[in-house]
Amino acid sequence: MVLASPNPIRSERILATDLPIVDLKAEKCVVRKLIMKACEEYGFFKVINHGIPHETISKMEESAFGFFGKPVTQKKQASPAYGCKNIGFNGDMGEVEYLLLNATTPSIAQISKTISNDSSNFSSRVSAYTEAVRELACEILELMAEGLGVPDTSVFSRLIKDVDSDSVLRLNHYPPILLNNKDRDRSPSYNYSKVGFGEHSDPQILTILRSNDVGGLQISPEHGVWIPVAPDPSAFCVNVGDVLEVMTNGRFVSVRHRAMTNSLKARMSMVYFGAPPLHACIVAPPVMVTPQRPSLFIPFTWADYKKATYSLRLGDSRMNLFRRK
Ligand code: GA4
Repeated sequence: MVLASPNPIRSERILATDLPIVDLKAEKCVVRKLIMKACEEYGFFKVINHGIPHETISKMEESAFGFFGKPVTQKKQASPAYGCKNIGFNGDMGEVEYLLLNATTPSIAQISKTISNDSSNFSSRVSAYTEAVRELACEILELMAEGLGVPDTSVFSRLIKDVDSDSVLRLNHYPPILLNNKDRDRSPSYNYSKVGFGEHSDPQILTILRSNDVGGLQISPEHGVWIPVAPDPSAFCVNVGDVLEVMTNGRFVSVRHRAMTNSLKARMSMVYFGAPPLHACIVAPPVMVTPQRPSLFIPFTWADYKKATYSLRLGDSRMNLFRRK
């Protein structure tokens, strides 16, 4: 069991940092402690020895590369879940193409057979991958509840286990982008990359991200500071979402992050966002609220939060709308 103190390693001409590492095979009390520290201090950590079969991951990635390798017209036709450069509904753009799939509806219904006769194969890979990462998310959420001393340790996990959970799986493909001379002149010499997916925090409960061996994820522990995260295809990167910050009454932090493109290689990330059902009331369990730590947020439903999220821009802070004055 190791909690790596930021360990700088050279990657793609920039100094990348390793996140706190949580070895899920280590002793439970140690795992709990590391998760607690990481969520309170960074909002991000990396999970190793997670138990998800390599095949489940590699098959999903193979299908995702297969899909994004098709001509744009075919991808557009294949699924309304496909998007290219446009992020959300309010004019945000990025150097990314993606599939945004509902993690509970069978994905075969979301990818038309016109994409290829491979659609049921694609669908079964999405299901296997989504189920595996959902279970991983539940295990982590239960350890968090134990670490926080919440008597009902399924208080977070049951929201994403619910059949009506609004969880999503996002497959992001960041094609390589070689900067032209003008852009290169404007960039600092170590950073020949463009913004793939701009600065934001994740609205949901917990995010489980897996990327190929191409870096690009950067986290912002404070305004204006960007820390590149070293890619690790054998691990999952886990981060606290806004709803978990609210449900821990601010004890865990939902940290802003972004994804950059690489100048030479395509980055692929497969991201599970564990979310509550739309009708679920988001409120911190009583043990999280004390006279020393009074309640920070007004209660709201996930539907309220989602509506606020989609009415704002990617980088806007929506949590403030629900903060007590
Ligand atoms: C960021 C996290 C997830 O990718 C996502 C994104 C969503 C979208 O792409 O449709 C949002 C973005 C994300 C936050 C602000 C809104 C909504 C785009 C956007 C401008 C699926 C999510 O849930 O919120």
